[in-house]
Amino acid sequence: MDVVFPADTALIVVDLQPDFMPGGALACFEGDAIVPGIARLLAARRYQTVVATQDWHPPAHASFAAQHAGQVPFQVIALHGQPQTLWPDHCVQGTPGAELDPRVDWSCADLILRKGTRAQVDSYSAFRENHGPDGTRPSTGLAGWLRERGIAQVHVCGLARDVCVLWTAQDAQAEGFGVRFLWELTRPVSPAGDAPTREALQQAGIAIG
Ligand code: VGL
Ligand code: ZN
Repeated sequence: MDVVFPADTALIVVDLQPDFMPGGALACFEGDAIVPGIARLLAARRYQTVVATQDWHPPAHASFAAQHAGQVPFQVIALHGQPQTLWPDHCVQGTPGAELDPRVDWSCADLILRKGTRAQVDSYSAFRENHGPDGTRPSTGLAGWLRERGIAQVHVCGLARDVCVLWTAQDAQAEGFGVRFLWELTRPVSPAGDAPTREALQQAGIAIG
């Protein structure tokens, strides 16, 4: 029998959306390999609290290369004084690529958190937006939402391993949660990022596995 995790442990599923799957607008390497495992975790009700994030950008989002004359995807520019990787248009609000993956039954998700909704501000982490025009990184409210439900531990999985899952894990740790990074249930935008991602996790003292 599958073990049910204690009530103080939440699962955060990050950005499991068609645009991050092979063939999608911003495909992760082997992104769909993690879908059955995540679907099983949810179906088995292993976690008593489940949060899903959904990248949800307006059509002219500042993270899209097409919004910056002369720039192409995957270039890094300064945006609001901070490095910003430019991406292909992806996860545009209301488009099929922005749906939550239809192969997963999301009915047990307690919270679906849409992020990256402000045109001028990207948002990798589930906990905080990236830097905005005023230099701040506003909270999404997730840390308080989890604390008020007695959550002390979070397990993170989803896409992309080297971007939104990593940032979510780092912010969860910084907020004082115990964090486990479910490595096999993540996939990267860039496999070349795996070594730096592992280093960043180890440096932060985040459990992997
Ligand atoms: C992501 C790049 C841009 C992610 C989202 O989900 O990791 N990456 N937007
Ligand atoms: Zn995005």
